[in-house]
Amino acid sequence: MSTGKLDAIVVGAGFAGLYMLHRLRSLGLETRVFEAGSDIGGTWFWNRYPGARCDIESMEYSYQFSEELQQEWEWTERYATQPEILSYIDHVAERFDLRRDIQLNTRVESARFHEDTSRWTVTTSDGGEHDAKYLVMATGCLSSTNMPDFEGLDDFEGDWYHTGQWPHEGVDFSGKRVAVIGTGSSAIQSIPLIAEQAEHLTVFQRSPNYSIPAHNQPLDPDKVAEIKAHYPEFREANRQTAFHANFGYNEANALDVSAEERQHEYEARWEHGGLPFLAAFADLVFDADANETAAEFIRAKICETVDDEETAELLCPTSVVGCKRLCVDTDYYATFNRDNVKLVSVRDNPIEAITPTGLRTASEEYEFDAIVFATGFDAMTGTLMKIDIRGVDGRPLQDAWAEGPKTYLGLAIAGFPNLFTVTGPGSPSVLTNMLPSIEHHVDWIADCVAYVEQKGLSRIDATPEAQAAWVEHVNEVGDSSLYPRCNSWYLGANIPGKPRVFMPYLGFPPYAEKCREVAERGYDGFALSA
Ligand code: N01
Repeated sequence: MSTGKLDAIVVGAGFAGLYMLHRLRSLGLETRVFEAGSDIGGTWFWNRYPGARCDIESMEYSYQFSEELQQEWEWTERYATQPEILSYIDHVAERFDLRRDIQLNTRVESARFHEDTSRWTVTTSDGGEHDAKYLVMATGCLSSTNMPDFEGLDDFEGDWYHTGQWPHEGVDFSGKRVAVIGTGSSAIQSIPLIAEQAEHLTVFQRSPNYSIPAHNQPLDPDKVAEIKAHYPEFREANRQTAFHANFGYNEANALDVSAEERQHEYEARWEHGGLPFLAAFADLVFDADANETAAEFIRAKICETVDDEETAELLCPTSVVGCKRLCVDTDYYATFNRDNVKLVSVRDNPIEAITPTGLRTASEEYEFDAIVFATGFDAMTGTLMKIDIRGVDGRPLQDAWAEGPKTYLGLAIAGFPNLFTVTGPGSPSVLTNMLPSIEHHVDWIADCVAYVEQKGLSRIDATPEAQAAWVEHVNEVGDSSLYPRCNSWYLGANIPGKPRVFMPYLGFPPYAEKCREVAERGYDGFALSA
Protein backbone atom coordinates (compact mmCIF):
# COMPACT_ATOMS: atom_id res chain seq x y z
CA MET A 1 0.00 0.00 0.00
CA SER A 2 1.18 3.51 -0.77
CA THR A 3 -0.06 6.90 0.32
CA GLY A 4 1.16 10.40 -0.08
CA LYS A 5 1.03 13.91 -1.40
CA LEU A 6 1.81 14.47 -5.07
CA ASP A 7 1.51 17.25 -7.60
CA ALA A 8 -0.13 15.12 -10.26
CA ILE A 9 -1.65 11.69 -10.67
CA VAL A 10 -1.92 10.04 -14.06
CA VAL A 11 -4.26 7.08 -14.50
CA GLY A 12 -3.04 4.52 -17.05
CA ALA A 13 0.40 3.64 -18.41
CA GLY A 14 -0.34 3.32 -22.10
CA PHE A 15 1.01 5.69 -24.75
CA ALA A 16 -0.93 8.60 -23.22
CA GLY A 17 0.06 8.04 -19.58
CA LEU A 18 3.73 7.50 -20.38
CA TYR A 19 4.13 10.71 -22.33
CA MET A 20 2.04 12.61 -19.77
CA LEU A 21 4.41 11.46 -17.04
CA HIS A 22 7.39 12.58 -19.10
CA ARG A 23 5.91 16.05 -19.69
CA LEU A 24 4.70 16.63 -16.13
CA ARG A 25 8.02 15.52 -14.71
CA SER A 26 9.81 17.92 -17.03
CA LEU A 27 7.72 20.72 -15.44
CA GLY A 28 9.20 19.71 -12.09
CA LEU A 29 5.94 18.21 -10.83
CA GLU A 30 6.01 15.18 -8.60
CA THR A 31 3.90 12.77 -10.56
CA ARG A 32 2.80 9.18 -10.15
CA VAL A 33 1.13 6.90 -12.68
CA PHE A 34 -1.23 4.17 -11.51
CA GLU A 35 -1.71 1.26 -13.87
CA ALA A 36 -4.14 -1.63 -13.34
CA GLY A 37 -2.13 -4.02 -15.54
CA SER A 38 0.92 -5.94 -14.44
CA ASP A 39 3.00 -3.99 -16.95
CA ILE A 40 2.93 -0.85 -19.07
CA GLY A 41 1.50 -0.63 -22.59
CA GLY A 42 -2.25 -0.05 -22.21
CA THR A 43 -4.17 -1.36 -25.19
CA TRP A 44 -1.01 -3.07 -26.49
CA PHE A 45 -0.52 -4.81 -23.15
CA TRP A 46 -4.03 -6.30 -23.12
CA ASN A 47 -4.79 -7.06 -26.77
CA ARG A 48 -2.47 -10.02 -27.43
CA TYR A 49 -4.81 -12.09 -29.59
CA PRO A 50 -3.34 -13.85 -32.64
CA GLY A 51 -2.73 -11.38 -35.47
CA ALA A 52 -3.00 -8.24 -33.31
CA ARG A 53 -1.26 -5.41 -35.11
CA CYS A 54 -1.82 -1.73 -35.71
CA ASP A 55 -3.91 -0.47 -38.64
CA ILE A 56 -1.78 2.67 -38.93
CA GLU A 57 1.62 2.37 -40.58
CA SER A 58 4.42 1.99 -38.06
CA MET A 59 6.41 5.01 -39.32
CA GLU A 60 3.40 7.10 -38.25
CA TYR A 61 2.24 5.17 -35.20
CA SER A 62 5.06 6.30 -32.95
CA TYR A 63 5.98 9.26 -30.76
CA GLN A 64 7.45 12.34 -32.38
CA PHE A 65 8.31 14.39 -29.26
CA SER A 66 11.93 13.26 -29.42
CA GLU A 67 13.79 13.46 -32.72
CA GLU A 68 16.49 11.13 -31.29
CA LEU A 69 13.85 8.56 -30.42
CA GLN A 70 12.20 8.60 -33.81
CA GLN A 71 15.58 8.39 -35.52
CA GLU A 72 16.95 5.52 -33.45
CA TRP A 73 13.93 3.19 -33.36
CA GLU A 74 13.77 0.69 -36.24
CA TRP A 75 10.36 -0.69 -37.19
CA THR A 76 10.48 -3.90 -39.18
CA GLU A 77 7.08 -4.09 -40.87
CA ARG A 78 4.69 -1.72 -42.60
CA TYR A 79 2.12 -2.44 -39.87
CA ALA A 80 3.73 -3.25 -36.54
CA THR A 81 2.68 -6.32 -34.58
CA GLN A 82 1.48 -6.08 -30.98
CA PRO A 83 4.76 -7.56 -29.59
CA GLU A 84 6.84 -5.08 -31.59
CA ILE A 85 4.76 -2.14 -30.35
CA LEU A 86 5.12 -3.38 -26.79
CA SER A 87 8.93 -3.57 -27.24
CA TYR A 88 8.86 0.00 -28.49
CA ILE A 89 6.86 1.11 -25.43
CA ASP A 90 9.35 -0.66 -23.19
CA HIS A 91 12.23 1.04 -24.98
CA VAL A 92 10.60 4.46 -24.47
CA ALA A 93 10.05 3.76 -20.77
CA GLU A 94 13.70 2.77 -20.32
CA ARG A 95 15.07 5.59 -22.42
CA PHE A 96 13.20 8.27 -20.47
CA ASP A 97 13.48 6.48 -17.12
CA LEU A 98 9.71 6.39 -16.67
CA ARG A 99 9.22 3.20 -14.67
CA ARG A 100 10.34 4.66 -11.34
CA ASP A 101 7.15 6.75 -11.16
CA ILE A 102 4.75 4.04 -12.34
CA GLN A 103 2.91 1.84 -9.88
CA LEU A 104 1.69 -1.35 -11.60
CA ASN A 105 -1.07 -3.74 -10.52
CA THR A 106 -2.91 -0.81 -9.02
CA ARG A 107 -6.40 0.15 -10.11
CA VAL A 108 -7.71 3.63 -9.33
CA GLU A 109 -11.05 3.12 -7.60
CA SER A 110 -12.20 6.61 -6.70
CA ALA A 111 -11.29 10.26 -7.04
CA ARG A 112 -12.85 13.04 -4.99
CA PHE A 113 -12.35 16.79 -5.47
CA HIS A 114 -12.04 18.94 -2.35
CA GLU A 115 -13.26 22.47 -2.79
CA ASP A 116 -11.43 23.88 0.23
CA THR A 117 -8.00 22.80 -1.02
CA SER A 118 -8.73 22.51 -4.78
CA ARG A 119 -7.07 19.10 -4.70
CA TRP A 120 -8.03 15.53 -5.49
CA THR A 121 -7.97 12.51 -3.24
CA VAL A 122 -7.50 9.31 -5.19
CA THR A 123 -7.95 5.84 -3.72
CA THR A 124 -6.37 2.75 -5.23
CA SER A 125 -7.00 -1.00 -5.15
CA ASP A 126 -4.02 -1.59 -2.84
CA GLY A 127 -5.74 0.49 -0.14
CA GLY A 128 -3.67 3.57 -0.99
CA GLU A 129 -4.94 7.14 -0.63
CA HIS A 130 -3.19 9.87 -2.57
CA ASP A 131 -3.57 13.61 -2.67
CA ALA A 132 -2.75 15.60 -5.81
CA LYS A 133 -3.55 18.93 -7.39
CA TYR A 134 -3.92 17.53 -10.91
CA LEU A 135 -5.57 14.35 -12.09
CA VAL A 136 -5.05 13.18 -15.66
CA MET A 137 -7.21 10.34 -16.95
CA ALA A 138 -5.07 8.57 -19.56
CA THR A 139 -7.40 5.59 -19.48
CA GLY A 140 -7.68 4.92 -23.21
CA CYS A 141 -10.68 4.84 -25.52
CA LEU A 142 -10.96 1.05 -25.82
CA SER A 143 -9.96 -0.30 -22.43
CA SER A 144 -13.16 -1.67 -20.90
CA THR A 145 -14.02 -4.97 -22.55
CA ASN A 146 -17.61 -5.71 -23.52
CA MET A 147 -18.76 -9.18 -22.52
CA PRO A 148 -22.35 -9.79 -23.64
CA ASP A 149 -24.45 -11.09 -20.81
CA PHE A 150 -24.91 -14.61 -22.22
CA GLU A 151 -26.67 -17.02 -19.91
CA GLY A 152 -24.69 -20.15 -19.06
CA LEU A 153 -21.09 -18.97 -19.49
CA ASP A 154 -20.14 -20.10 -15.98
CA ASP A 155 -21.10 -23.66 -16.85
CA PHE A 156 -19.10 -23.83 -20.10
CA GLU A 157 -16.75 -26.80 -19.80
CA GLY A 158 -14.28 -25.60 -22.43
CA ASP A 159 -11.97 -22.57 -22.39
CA TRP A 160 -13.07 -19.09 -23.26
CA TYR A 161 -11.20 -15.88 -24.01
CA HIS A 162 -11.88 -12.22 -24.76
CA THR A 163 -9.61 -10.74 -27.44
CA GLY A 164 -9.06 -7.68 -25.22
CA GLN A 165 -7.80 -9.76 -22.27
CA TRP A 166 -5.76 -12.41 -24.01
CA PRO A 167 -3.60 -14.79 -21.91
CA HIS A 168 0.07 -13.83 -21.84
CA GLU A 169 1.21 -17.38 -22.46
CA GLY A 170 -0.80 -17.52 -25.71
CA VAL A 171 -3.39 -20.11 -26.67
CA ASP A 172 -2.90 -23.30 -28.68
CA PHE A 173 -6.04 -24.10 -30.64
CA SER A 174 -4.55 -27.18 -32.37
CA GLY A 175 -7.05 -30.00 -32.66
CA LYS A 176 -9.82 -27.87 -31.16
CA ARG A 177 -13.29 -26.91 -32.30
CA VAL A 178 -13.36 -23.15 -31.85
CA ALA A 179 -16.07 -20.48 -31.98
CA VAL A 180 -15.36 -16.79 -32.59
CA ILE A 181 -18.21 -14.45 -31.67
CA GLY A 182 -18.03 -11.08 -33.41
CA THR A 183 -16.65 -9.77 -36.68
CA GLY A 184 -15.07 -6.41 -35.77
CA SER A 185 -11.37 -5.50 -36.20
CA SER A 186 -10.18 -7.89 -33.46
CA ALA A 187 -12.05 -10.83 -34.98
CA ILE A 188 -11.02 -9.97 -38.52
CA GLN A 189 -7.34 -9.97 -37.52
CA SER A 190 -7.50 -13.14 -35.44
CA ILE A 191 -9.83 -15.35 -37.52
CA PRO A 192 -7.32 -16.17 -40.31
CA LEU A 193 -4.70 -17.29 -37.76
CA ILE A 194 -7.09 -19.21 -35.53
CA ALA A 195 -8.43 -20.96 -38.67
CA GLU A 196 -4.91 -22.10 -39.59
CA GLN A 197 -4.46 -23.73 -36.20
CA ALA A 198 -7.87 -25.01 -35.12
CA GLU A 199 -9.41 -28.27 -36.24
CA HIS A 200 -12.59 -26.36 -36.99
CA LEU A 201 -13.65 -22.73 -36.64
CA THR A 202 -17.20 -21.38 -36.58
CA VAL A 203 -17.58 -17.61 -36.87
CA PHE A 204 -20.75 -16.10 -35.42
CA GLN A 205 -21.51 -12.87 -37.25
CA ARG A 206 -24.19 -10.41 -36.16
CA SER A 207 -23.21 -7.65 -38.62
CA PRO A 208 -20.79 -8.05 -41.51
CA ASN A 209 -17.97 -5.52 -41.72
CA TYR A 210 -16.05 -3.88 -44.52
CA SER A 211 -12.39 -4.79 -44.54
CA ILE A 212 -9.53 -3.64 -46.75
CA PRO A 213 -6.42 -5.79 -47.29
CA ALA A 214 -3.41 -4.59 -45.31
CA HIS A 215 -0.80 -5.79 -47.84
CA ASN A 216 1.55 -5.88 -44.90
CA GLN A 217 5.22 -6.37 -45.77
CA PRO A 218 8.70 -5.78 -44.40
CA LEU A 219 9.54 -2.08 -44.38
CA ASP A 220 11.57 -0.93 -47.33
CA PRO A 221 14.85 0.51 -45.91
CA ASP A 222 14.94 3.19 -48.65
CA LYS A 223 11.46 4.37 -47.73
CA VAL A 224 12.39 4.44 -44.05
CA ALA A 225 15.55 6.44 -44.80
CA GLU A 226 13.56 8.89 -46.90
CA ILE A 227 11.01 9.49 -44.10
CA LYS A 228 13.71 9.75 -41.44
CA ALA A 229 15.59 12.32 -43.49
CA HIS A 230 12.57 14.62 -43.17
CA TYR A 231 10.65 13.23 -40.21
CA PRO A 232 9.43 16.58 -38.77
CA GLU A 233 8.19 17.70 -42.20
CA PHE A 234 6.49 14.32 -42.75
CA ARG A 235 4.73 14.63 -39.39
CA GLU A 236 3.73 18.22 -40.08
CA ALA A 237 2.20 17.30 -43.45
CA ASN A 238 0.18 14.55 -41.74
CA ARG A 239 -0.97 17.03 -39.10
CA GLN A 240 -2.70 18.99 -41.86
CA THR A 241 -5.00 16.08 -42.77
CA ALA A 242 -8.33 14.83 -41.43
CA PHE A 243 -6.95 11.54 -40.10
CA HIS A 244 -3.63 12.99 -38.95
CA ALA A 245 -1.99 10.44 -41.24
CA ASN A 246 -0.40 10.03 -44.66
CA PHE A 247 -3.54 8.83 -46.48
CA GLY A 248 -3.08 10.65 -49.78
CA TYR A 249 -6.37 12.53 -49.53
CA ASN A 250 -8.21 12.98 -52.77
CA GLU A 251 -10.16 16.23 -52.75
CA ALA A 252 -12.53 15.20 -55.55
CA ASN A 253 -16.05 14.01 -54.78
CA ALA A 254 -16.97 10.48 -55.81
CA LEU A 255 -20.11 11.65 -57.57
CA ASP A 256 -18.26 14.33 -59.57
CA VAL A 257 -16.11 11.84 -61.47
CA SER A 258 -16.99 9.15 -64.02
CA ALA A 259 -17.70 5.55 -63.01
CA GLU A 260 -14.40 4.52 -64.68
CA GLU A 261 -12.44 7.08 -62.70
CA ARG A 262 -14.07 5.94 -59.47
CA GLN A 263 -13.30 2.32 -60.22
CA HIS A 264 -9.70 3.23 -61.03
CA GLU A 265 -9.31 5.13 -57.74
CA TYR A 266 -10.86 2.35 -55.65
CA GLU A 267 -8.71 -0.30 -57.38
CA ALA A 268 -5.55 1.71 -56.73
CA ARG A 269 -6.49 2.12 -53.06
CA TRP A 270 -7.39 -1.57 -52.70
CA GLU A 271 -3.96 -2.43 -54.14
CA HIS A 272 -2.25 0.04 -51.82
CA GLY A 273 -4.17 -1.39 -48.86
CA GLY A 274 -5.38 -0.19 -45.48
CA LEU A 275 -7.36 2.74 -44.12
CA PRO A 276 -6.36 5.23 -46.87
CA PHE A 277 -9.16 3.56 -48.86
CA LEU A 278 -11.50 5.92 -47.03
CA ALA A 279 -9.59 8.93 -48.38
CA ALA A 280 -10.43 7.92 -51.97
CA PHE A 281 -13.01 10.71 -52.23
CA ALA A 282 -13.85 13.73 -50.09
CA ASP A 283 -17.59 13.00 -49.81
CA LEU A 284 -17.47 9.35 -48.74
CA VAL A 285 -18.51 9.89 -45.12
CA PHE A 286 -20.90 12.73 -45.93
CA ASP A 287 -22.95 11.62 -48.94
CA ALA A 288 -24.87 8.34 -48.88
CA ASP A 289 -24.82 7.92 -52.68
CA ALA A 290 -21.09 8.52 -52.81
CA ASN A 291 -20.59 6.05 -50.00
CA GLU A 292 -22.65 3.44 -51.80
CA THR A 293 -20.16 3.49 -54.71
CA ALA A 294 -17.40 2.45 -52.28
CA ALA A 295 -19.71 -0.13 -50.67
CA GLU A 296 -20.48 -1.69 -54.05
CA PHE A 297 -16.78 -1.88 -54.89
CA ILE A 298 -15.92 -3.71 -51.66
CA ARG A 299 -18.89 -6.06 -51.97
CA ALA A 300 -17.71 -7.00 -55.47
CA LYS A 301 -14.26 -7.78 -54.05
CA ILE A 302 -15.81 -9.98 -51.35
CA CYS A 303 -17.84 -11.89 -53.95
CA GLU A 304 -14.73 -12.31 -56.15
CA THR A 305 -12.77 -13.71 -53.20
CA VAL A 306 -15.26 -15.99 -51.47
CA ASP A 307 -16.13 -19.18 -53.40
CA ASP A 308 -19.37 -20.13 -51.70
CA GLU A 309 -22.10 -17.78 -52.88
CA GLU A 310 -24.22 -17.97 -49.77
CA THR A 311 -21.22 -17.27 -47.52
CA ALA A 312 -20.13 -14.38 -49.74
CA GLU A 313 -23.58 -12.88 -49.53
CA LEU A 314 -23.61 -13.11 -45.74
CA LEU A 315 -20.19 -11.42 -45.61
CA CYS A 316 -21.37 -8.46 -47.71
CA PRO A 317 -22.37 -5.49 -45.55
CA THR A 318 -25.08 -3.12 -46.70
CA SER A 319 -24.24 -0.46 -44.11
CA VAL A 320 -22.30 2.77 -44.67
CA VAL A 321 -18.59 2.18 -45.35
CA GLY A 322 -16.51 3.70 -42.55
CA CYS A 323 -19.31 4.59 -40.17
CA LYS A 324 -18.10 1.64 -38.16
CA ARG A 325 -14.32 1.64 -37.96
CA LEU A 326 -13.07 0.25 -41.26
CA CYS A 327 -11.18 -3.02 -40.74
CA VAL A 328 -7.77 -3.88 -42.19
CA ASP A 329 -6.99 -7.54 -42.71
CA THR A 330 -4.67 -10.21 -43.99
CA ASP A 331 -6.66 -12.92 -45.82
CA TYR A 332 -9.88 -12.40 -43.87
CA TYR A 333 -12.42 -13.04 -46.64
CA ALA A 334 -10.30 -15.82 -48.22
CA THR A 335 -10.31 -17.66 -44.89
CA PHE A 336 -13.95 -18.55 -45.54
CA ASN A 337 -12.81 -20.72 -48.49
CA ARG A 338 -11.14 -23.12 -46.05
CA ASP A 339 -12.88 -26.44 -45.43
CA ASN A 340 -12.55 -26.07 -41.68
CA VAL A 341 -14.27 -22.66 -41.46
CA LYS A 342 -18.00 -22.00 -41.28
CA LEU A 343 -19.85 -18.69 -41.07
CA VAL A 344 -23.10 -18.50 -39.09
CA SER A 345 -25.21 -15.38 -39.20
CA VAL A 346 -26.77 -14.56 -35.85
CA ARG A 347 -28.48 -11.41 -37.04
CA ASP A 348 -31.96 -13.01 -37.12
CA ASN A 349 -30.97 -16.04 -35.16
CA PRO A 350 -29.28 -14.68 -32.03
CA ILE A 351 -27.09 -16.58 -29.62
CA GLU A 352 -29.45 -17.52 -26.80
CA ALA A 353 -27.08 -19.13 -24.33
CA ILE A 354 -23.69 -20.66 -23.77
CA THR A 355 -24.17 -24.34 -22.92
CA PRO A 356 -21.76 -26.64 -21.03
CA THR A 357 -20.57 -28.03 -24.39
CA GLY A 358 -20.86 -25.02 -26.70
CA LEU A 359 -23.59 -22.55 -27.52
CA ARG A 360 -27.18 -22.40 -28.63
CA THR A 361 -28.76 -20.03 -31.12
CA ALA A 362 -32.49 -19.63 -31.60
CA SER A 363 -32.40 -22.45 -34.15
CA GLU A 364 -29.40 -24.69 -33.50
CA GLU A 365 -26.99 -26.10 -30.94
CA TYR A 366 -23.18 -26.19 -31.49
CA GLU A 367 -20.34 -27.96 -29.68
CA PHE A 368 -16.98 -26.27 -29.01
CA ASP A 369 -13.79 -26.80 -27.07
CA ALA A 370 -13.06 -23.06 -26.96
CA ILE A 371 -14.98 -19.82 -27.46
CA VAL A 372 -13.36 -16.52 -28.39
CA PHE A 373 -15.35 -13.40 -27.58
CA ALA A 374 -14.29 -10.71 -30.04
CA THR A 375 -17.13 -8.58 -28.77
CA GLY A 376 -15.37 -5.26 -28.37
CA PHE A 377 -15.39 -2.56 -25.75
CA ASP A 378 -17.51 -0.14 -23.77
CA ALA A 379 -15.68 2.56 -25.68
CA MET A 380 -14.57 6.04 -24.71
CA THR A 381 -16.55 6.33 -21.46
CA GLY A 382 -16.57 2.76 -20.04
CA THR A 383 -13.41 2.96 -17.96
CA LEU A 384 -14.07 6.49 -16.67
CA MET A 385 -17.59 5.58 -15.61
CA LYS A 386 -16.33 2.60 -13.61
CA ILE A 387 -14.21 4.87 -11.39
CA ASP A 388 -16.14 6.69 -8.68
CA ILE A 389 -15.15 10.23 -9.72
CA ARG A 390 -16.77 13.08 -7.78
CA GLY A 391 -16.31 16.74 -8.65
CA VAL A 392 -17.61 20.00 -7.21
CA ASP A 393 -20.44 19.48 -4.66
CA GLY A 394 -19.56 15.78 -4.63
CA ARG A 395 -21.30 15.32 -8.00
CA PRO A 396 -20.53 11.90 -9.48
CA LEU A 397 -19.30 11.73 -13.07
CA GLN A 398 -21.92 9.00 -13.62
CA ASP A 399 -24.51 11.65 -12.86
CA ALA A 400 -22.91 14.40 -14.99
CA TRP A 401 -22.73 11.98 -17.95
CA ALA A 402 -26.04 10.18 -17.41
CA GLU A 403 -27.33 11.39 -20.79
CA GLY A 404 -24.01 10.85 -22.54
CA PRO A 405 -20.53 12.30 -22.12
CA LYS A 406 -20.18 16.09 -21.97
CA THR A 407 -16.73 17.64 -22.17
CA TYR A 408 -15.01 20.81 -23.25
CA LEU A 409 -12.74 19.86 -26.19
CA GLY A 410 -12.58 16.28 -24.92
CA LEU A 411 -9.96 17.60 -22.50
CA ALA A 412 -11.89 18.84 -19.49
CA ILE A 413 -15.26 18.33 -17.77
CA ALA A 414 -17.16 21.27 -16.23
CA GLY A 415 -17.46 20.81 -12.47
CA PHE A 416 -14.37 18.56 -12.32
CA PRO A 417 -11.58 21.11 -11.86
CA ASN A 418 -7.91 20.28 -12.43
CA LEU A 419 -8.97 17.01 -14.06
CA PHE A 420 -8.01 16.34 -17.66
CA THR A 421 -8.91 13.56 -20.08
CA VAL A 422 -6.49 12.48 -22.80
CA THR A 423 -8.41 11.79 -26.04
CA GLY A 424 -11.70 12.01 -24.20
CA PRO A 425 -15.16 11.97 -25.79
CA GLY A 426 -15.65 15.20 -27.72
CA SER A 427 -12.13 15.08 -29.16
CA PRO A 428 -11.23 13.65 -32.60
CA SER A 429 -9.22 10.78 -31.01
CA VAL A 430 -10.57 7.57 -32.53
CA LEU A 431 -11.31 9.28 -35.85
CA THR A 432 -7.61 10.05 -36.20
CA ASN A 433 -4.23 8.42 -35.88
CA MET A 434 -4.32 7.95 -32.10
CA LEU A 435 -0.65 8.44 -31.33
CA PRO A 436 -0.15 11.97 -32.65
CA SER A 437 -3.57 12.85 -31.21
CA ILE A 438 -2.40 11.60 -27.82
CA GLU A 439 0.76 13.68 -28.11
CA HIS A 440 -1.29 16.72 -29.07
CA HIS A 441 -3.50 16.31 -25.99
CA VAL A 442 -0.65 15.65 -23.62
CA ASP A 443 1.23 18.72 -24.86
CA TRP A 444 -1.89 20.86 -24.49
CA ILE A 445 -2.54 19.59 -20.95
CA ALA A 446 1.12 20.06 -19.92
CA ASP A 447 1.12 23.63 -21.29
CA CYS A 448 -2.13 24.33 -19.45
CA VAL A 449 -0.74 22.99 -16.17
CA ALA A 450 2.42 25.07 -16.66
CA TYR A 451 0.24 28.17 -17.17
CA VAL A 452 -1.78 27.49 -14.00
CA GLU A 453 1.44 27.00 -12.03
CA GLN A 454 3.16 30.08 -13.44
CA LYS A 455 0.16 32.24 -12.56
CA GLY A 456 0.01 30.74 -9.07
CA LEU A 457 -3.60 29.63 -9.56
CA SER A 458 -5.32 26.94 -7.52
CA ARG A 459 -7.76 25.62 -10.08
CA ILE A 460 -8.93 25.57 -13.66
CA ASP A 461 -12.42 24.40 -14.56
CA ALA A 462 -14.28 24.37 -17.88
CA THR A 463 -17.32 26.64 -17.73
CA PRO A 464 -20.72 24.97 -18.23
CA GLU A 465 -21.43 27.44 -21.06
CA ALA A 466 -18.25 26.66 -23.00
CA GLN A 467 -18.86 22.95 -22.51
CA ALA A 468 -22.49 23.17 -23.66
CA ALA A 469 -21.46 25.08 -26.80
CA TRP A 470 -18.75 22.51 -27.55
CA VAL A 471 -21.11 19.55 -27.07
CA GLU A 472 -23.61 21.19 -29.40
CA HIS A 473 -20.91 21.76 -32.00
CA VAL A 474 -19.67 18.14 -31.73
CA ASN A 475 -23.23 16.89 -32.27
CA GLU A 476 -23.87 19.25 -35.15
CA VAL A 477 -20.75 18.15 -37.03
CA GLY A 478 -21.46 14.48 -36.28
CA ASP A 479 -25.00 14.86 -37.61
CA SER A 480 -23.73 16.39 -40.85
CA SER A 481 -21.97 13.09 -41.58
CA LEU A 482 -23.09 9.52 -42.16
CA TYR A 483 -21.55 8.33 -38.86
CA PRO A 484 -24.78 8.33 -36.82
CA ARG A 485 -26.34 5.87 -39.29
CA CYS A 486 -24.66 2.72 -37.93
CA ASN A 487 -24.96 0.96 -34.61
CA SER A 488 -21.30 1.52 -33.81
CA TRP A 489 -19.28 1.82 -30.63
CA TYR A 490 -18.65 5.47 -31.69
CA LEU A 491 -22.30 5.94 -30.67
CA GLY A 492 -22.25 3.60 -27.69
CA ALA A 493 -24.78 1.50 -29.61
CA ASN A 494 -22.96 -1.77 -28.83
CA ILE A 495 -23.67 -1.48 -25.10
CA PRO A 496 -27.24 -2.11 -23.97
CA GLY A 497 -28.65 0.94 -22.17
CA LYS A 498 -25.79 3.29 -23.09
CA PRO A 499 -27.07 6.71 -24.30
CA ARG A 500 -26.84 6.95 -28.08
CA VAL A 501 -24.49 9.89 -28.59
CA PHE A 502 -21.83 10.27 -31.28
CA MET A 503 -18.82 10.60 -28.98
CA PRO A 504 -15.80 11.60 -31.10
CA TYR A 505 -15.44 14.99 -32.78
CA LEU A 506 -15.24 14.89 -36.54
CA GLY A 507 -13.01 17.83 -37.26
CA PHE A 508 -9.29 17.49 -37.41
CA PRO A 509 -7.26 19.74 -38.08
CA PRO A 510 -9.73 22.56 -37.12
CA TYR A 511 -9.83 20.97 -33.67
CA ALA A 512 -6.11 21.56 -33.14
CA GLU A 513 -6.59 25.18 -34.22
CA LYS A 514 -9.43 25.62 -31.70
CA CYS A 515 -7.26 24.15 -28.90
CA ARG A 516 -4.45 26.52 -29.82
CA GLU A 517 -6.78 29.55 -29.78
CA VAL A 518 -8.26 28.58 -26.41
CA ALA A 519 -4.77 28.44 -24.88
CA GLU A 520 -3.60 31.63 -26.58
CA ARG A 521 -6.58 33.53 -25.18
CA GLY A 522 -5.59 32.60 -21.63
CA TYR A 523 -7.72 29.44 -21.58
CA ASP A 524 -10.89 30.80 -23.03
CA GLY A 525 -13.92 28.86 -21.79
CA PHE A 526 -12.26 27.97 -18.50
CA ALA A 527 -12.76 29.57 -15.08
CA LEU A 528 -9.42 30.16 -13.37
CA SER A 529 -9.26 30.63 -9.59
CA ALA A 530 -6.54 32.15 -7.45
O1 N01 B 1 -14.84 -4.71 -31.37
P1 N01 B 1 -16.09 -4.25 -32.29
P2 N01 B 1 -13.32 -5.00 -31.79
N1 N01 B 1 -23.82 -11.44 -30.26
O2 N01 B 1 -17.01 -3.54 -31.36
C1 N01 B 1 -20.16 -8.43 -32.10
C2 N01 B 1 -9.94 -1.01 -32.44
N2 N01 B 1 -9.09 -2.09 -32.93
O3 N01 B 1 -12.60 -5.42 -30.60
O4 N01 B 1 -21.47 -5.20 -35.06
C3 N01 B 1 -23.14 -11.48 -31.41
O5 N01 B 1 -15.64 -3.56 -33.51
C4 N01 B 1 -20.44 -7.14 -32.81
O6 N01 B 1 -21.58 -7.23 -33.62
P3 N01 B 1 -22.38 -5.87 -34.06
C5 N01 B 1 -10.73 -0.46 -33.62
O7 N01 B 1 -10.92 0.91 -33.44
C6 N01 B 1 -8.10 -1.76 -33.76
O8 N01 B 1 -13.26 -5.87 -32.98
O9 N01 B 1 -22.53 -5.07 -32.80
N3 N01 B 1 -22.19 -10.63 -31.76
C7 N01 B 1 -19.14 -6.95 -33.58
O10 N01 B 1 -19.11 -7.72 -34.72
C8 N01 B 1 -12.00 -1.24 -33.48
O11 N01 B 1 -13.10 -0.65 -34.11
C9 N01 B 1 -7.32 -2.75 -34.27
O12 N01 B 1 -23.64 -6.35 -34.61
C10 N01 B 1 -21.90 -9.66 -30.89
C11 N01 B 1 -18.11 -7.51 -32.58
O13 N01 B 1 -18.82 -8.31 -31.66
C12 N01 B 1 -12.17 -1.32 -31.99
O14 N01 B 1 -10.86 -1.52 -31.50
C13 N01 B 1 -7.54 -4.07 -33.97
C14 N01 B 1 -22.55 -9.54 -29.66
C15 N01 B 1 -17.41 -6.40 -31.82
O15 N01 B 1 -16.70 -5.64 -32.73
C16 N01 B 1 -13.04 -2.43 -31.50
O16 N01 B 1 -12.79 -3.60 -32.26
C17 N01 B 1 -8.57 -4.38 -33.10
C18 N01 B 1 -23.55 -10.48 -29.37
N4 N01 B 1 -24.25 -10.43 -28.22
C19 N01 B 1 -9.35 -3.38 -32.60
N5 N01 B 1 -22.04 -8.48 -29.01
C20 N01 B 1 -6.24 -2.35 -35.19
O17 N01 B 1 -5.47 -1.43 -34.96
C21 N01 B 1 -21.11 -7.95 -29.81
N6 N01 B 1 -21.03 -8.66 -30.96
C22 N01 B 1 -6.13 -3.10 -36.39
